Amino acid sequence: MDKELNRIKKAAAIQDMSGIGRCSLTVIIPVLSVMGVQVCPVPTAVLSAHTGYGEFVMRDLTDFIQPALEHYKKLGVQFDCVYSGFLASSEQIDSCLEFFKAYPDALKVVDPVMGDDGKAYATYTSELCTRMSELVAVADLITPNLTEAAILLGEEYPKGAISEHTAKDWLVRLSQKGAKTVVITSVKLEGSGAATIGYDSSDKSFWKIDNVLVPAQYSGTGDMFTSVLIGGLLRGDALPVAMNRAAEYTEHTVYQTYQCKNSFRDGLLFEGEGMAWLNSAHRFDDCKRM
Ligand code: PXL
Repeated sequence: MDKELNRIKKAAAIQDMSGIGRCSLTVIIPVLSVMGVQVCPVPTAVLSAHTGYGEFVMRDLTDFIQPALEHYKKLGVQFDCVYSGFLASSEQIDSCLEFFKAYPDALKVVDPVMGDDGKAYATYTSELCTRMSELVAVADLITPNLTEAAILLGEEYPKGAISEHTAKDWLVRLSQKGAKTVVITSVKLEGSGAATIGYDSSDKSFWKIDNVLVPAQYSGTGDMFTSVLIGGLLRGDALPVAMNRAAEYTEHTVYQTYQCKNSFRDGLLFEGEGMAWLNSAHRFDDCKRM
């Protein structure tokens, strides 16, 4: 047992801590912990509630990240993954770049959190959105939703469903910005309703999973998807297997939350026994080539 515990992988999560609303660290820590990964939080901001509540108290921690990194370097701490997400200021891009540079062998994941449903989040300035490309350029994996993919590519947010041809074009153009692997969530694909799509530039493979369309959008859904995806990749799953696990678990949790008629802004109801599912030997064969 001790030997097993010694092999536990570490992920530095550069993300905010929001007291209520279940997003960022309050989702990432439990999910990755259940999947056998130690999350080392590097908070970008502390909020009483996420920005979707409209009113919230926020403390920006821009001046914390760099000293924390220096401390980890001094301690000789190694991270197997560095995962950036919600940022509180454009200067935090520089801190994330330093973090990624300090751990060149880590799996470098950038969730370019900027907005949803065609709109940028309240605290996201145009400078922060523009500079997000600098993080995408150094990432191994990026996981934008369709809104964030459109912002990164300088495209209009699509009003209706997009074709597979456009989806592939967006995936390839995003990977040309630097990341070897690109996964886009919340895609309305012609003939599919809702889908999650992915591209691995190392073998030029395209992947697609159809999701059940639930008429609700809960905060933290992207954080849950990306954490499960990272958990799978860190234990050696191939991209389509990891995508499948992440999409299925997220879909299941969204559906469960919808049945409970919970408020959208309170996030996904995932606490409890259902989390054991994250480690089940399930058949993951819904991820198809596109
Ligand atoms: O899950 C995205 C997210 C993360 N963190 C904060 C947010 C949001 C989306 O609204 O407000 C603080």
